[in-house]
Amino acid sequence: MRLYRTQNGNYIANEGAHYRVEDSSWDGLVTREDLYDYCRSVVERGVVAHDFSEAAILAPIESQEVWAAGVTYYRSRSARIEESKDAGGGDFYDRVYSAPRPELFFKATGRRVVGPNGKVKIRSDATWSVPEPEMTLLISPKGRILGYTAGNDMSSRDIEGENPLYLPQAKVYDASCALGPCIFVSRSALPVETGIAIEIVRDGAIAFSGATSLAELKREPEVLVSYLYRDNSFPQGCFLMTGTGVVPPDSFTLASGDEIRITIDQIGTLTNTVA
Ligand code: DO4
Ligand code: MG
Repeated sequence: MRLYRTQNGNYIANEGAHYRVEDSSWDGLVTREDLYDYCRSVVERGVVAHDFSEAAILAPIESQEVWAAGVTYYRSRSARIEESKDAGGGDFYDRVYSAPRPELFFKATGRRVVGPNGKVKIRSDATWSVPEPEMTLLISPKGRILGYTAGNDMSSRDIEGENPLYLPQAKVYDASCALGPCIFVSRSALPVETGIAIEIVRDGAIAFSGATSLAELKREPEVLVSYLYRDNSFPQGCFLMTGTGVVPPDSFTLASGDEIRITIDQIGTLTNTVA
């Protein structure tokens, strides 16, 4: 089942039909520990809605925080070692890739998150910016993985490469994060074959494309969640981006007008334009 937040309310899509969720706000819905069973009960009630509009889809977030894991794929480890070698930061990325404790960082509040077809931003003081396509977990207040969405962890590589202590500035700014188009609500983990693909279209042509799969993700989602929830409470639930396994070549930087398409199996395609 797919759960959508839209301008006209919340909807569940299942086997080609849409069902309106009448009795709950978005925060109320995504903090339900029994979200899967609740969505199933709405579908089983069988009242099909005919007013679902793709054009009205919003980012699937209200009061939740967005956090992110880093250096969870070998490709990210190598790219970070390369970008920070002049700053002497390379050793840290190798160590965090292998250490039991993952890298976790705060990414965004709902206000900084862009939904499907919205405009993501590159920092005005950055010279090297990339999107990061990341499978993103929706987690309940008690730490249960309720569902999955697609995320874009927009990153300023020159700023984080200059000094790893600049990471928050490279990662957290207005419209630095995109989520959507839906929450894929499931009781089972996504299979390791799940594909994550990105295309960047510039002037009508593909400027970059790449793909990975969850088989390349070094850490179990549950382990990432257990570290995030240690001594840290999330009464409204939260999102956790699980890291990127696709990094464009060092010669590539995003430009205004680029269209970014991130596709994850089961979830769909998150499309955004660079402001
Ligand atoms: O350590 C820097 C950020 C890593 C990251 O965002 C990623 O691997 O996806
Ligand atoms: Mg990332």
